[in-house]
Amino acid sequence: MATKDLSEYNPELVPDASGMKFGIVVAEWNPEITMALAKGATDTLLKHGAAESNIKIKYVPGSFELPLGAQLFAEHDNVDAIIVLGCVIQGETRHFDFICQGVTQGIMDLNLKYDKPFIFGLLTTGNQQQALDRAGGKHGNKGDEAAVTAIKMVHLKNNF
Ligand code: RBF
Repeated sequence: MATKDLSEYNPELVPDASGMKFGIVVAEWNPEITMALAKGATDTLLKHGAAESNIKIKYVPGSFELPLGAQLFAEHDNVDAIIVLGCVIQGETRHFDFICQGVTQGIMDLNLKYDKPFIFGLLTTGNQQQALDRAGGKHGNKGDEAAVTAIKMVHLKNNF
């Protein structure tokens, strides 16, 4: 499988997701992007056998809130993996750097703290077009890729 653009993955190499439970946390900033990521992730989980009843979606106001939203899933729901989806677009101030840094570190910390896959589906782009290109555009849908990664990581954990 090419690692450059997982949207063009070989579906036969993805484990069966039936029986797996997923939480998806979606940031409401830049909703035309994040809702497309969420649709991509959900469709891909279903395509690989996950039951609709085993996919739960929660929303947080912005990407900075994604780590806490994901932690709440880990603490209050017995999901096997949590996918976080957000889109931070670079503006004129340094806010972009602080949000991206906070989310990245927060999600990594959760992976290790809960010994469970928390999948990083955060677009960090220079402009809106770059984000659209990665939310169902010419560079695929990073929501699909996050879903494939979640399935693979649950499979990995279940087979240790
Ligand atoms: N949240 C996003 O998900 N994407 C953004 O591009 C984004 N840009 C922001 C720019 C500024 C100047 C501020 C103050 C917030 C922004 N947020 C963005 C919201 C942020 O993730 C968070 O919801 C708020 O800072 C409240 O904690």
